[in-house]
Amino acid sequence: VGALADGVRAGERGALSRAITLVESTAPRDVQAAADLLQTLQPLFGRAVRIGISGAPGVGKSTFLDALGTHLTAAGRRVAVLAVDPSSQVSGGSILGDKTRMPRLSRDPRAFVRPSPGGATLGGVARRTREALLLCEAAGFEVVLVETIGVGQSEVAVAGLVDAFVLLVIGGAGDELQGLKRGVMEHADLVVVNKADGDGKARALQACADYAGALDLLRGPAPAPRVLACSATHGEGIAAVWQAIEAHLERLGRGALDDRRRAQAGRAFDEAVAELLRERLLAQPETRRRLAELRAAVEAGTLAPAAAARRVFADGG
Ligand SMILES: Nc1nc2c(ncn2[C@@H]2O[C@H](COP(=O)(O)OP(=O)(O)OP(=O)(O)O)[C@@H](O)[C@H]2O)c(=O)[nH]1
Ligand SMILES: [Mg+2]
Repeated sequence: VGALADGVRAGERGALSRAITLVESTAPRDVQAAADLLQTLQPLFGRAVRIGISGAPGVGKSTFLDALGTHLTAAGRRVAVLAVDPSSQVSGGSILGDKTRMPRLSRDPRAFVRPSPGGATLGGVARRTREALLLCEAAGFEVVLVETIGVGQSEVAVAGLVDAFVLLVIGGAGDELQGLKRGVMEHADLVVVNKADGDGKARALQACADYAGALDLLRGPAPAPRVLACSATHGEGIAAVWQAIEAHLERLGRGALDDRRRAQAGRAFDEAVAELLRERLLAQPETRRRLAELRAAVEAGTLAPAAAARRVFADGG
């Protein structure tokens, strides 16, 4: 752990990769080593700008991150991209793990691109991603970008890990206001309409106006997020998106940002405790047996779910 921590501190990407693999491991001795490693590196956490990028499959998240990341490294900043793929537990492989979709950034010496694997639970994915993000900070990355595919609640989970959350959409996809109905918009600090190029340009600009109008209504008195258009493939509007992100963070101010991070750390603790409780409980064979019985009774309709849950504990489990 000591050598690994030194490697991460020195910004060695091999060490960073191994450290992330360690926090992702579920083997008992790795879990302890990972906790030690994170504790050792703790003083180096908190130094990066943390940005989440989400959007429906195919809107251009990876292409956009390749463009944005390259824009930032060209300005001398070190950039890490963590790609979260909650579908990988179903598909058996990480779709986002296909690094060729960030061709420039993957080869950029100032960048680090890492697909993070799925996990049994969204909470587990969120924890690993949070820890990977912290490790990137300890390795000296100044901007950490977290890509998540817009599936179910994963976006909301990622919004809870970052300083600013960007929702990427496209215009005229027959689903004008993607995200609105899923409530994801409520978490967006910035909405970016991608593919504003060629034949799609007019559609994208129209979508921009539509989103701006809808967000005004949705947010009520709270300031609505800005809506911008860009073309990830042409590199147009990318600099403006970054400016808008920085302006948002500046408007928020250091104090509000620190509050947000404190609340996030507190939630991470709550979740770690809940995960540990569950793990410890399930480690007892007697409890597992009892749970199976109770679950069968609930499914058979002889016990109500809440009443059955209480019995798990009433029996000393
Ligand atoms: N015209 C145009 N096409 C784009 C743009 N950005 C991405 N694309 C294309 O859209 C397709 C999907 O791009 P990706 O970057 O892989 O999209 P993604 O959102 O990361 O996709 P998933 O990871 O599968 O959810 C690719 O064929 C890209 O070339 C853009 O700005 N303009
Ligand atoms: Mg992608």
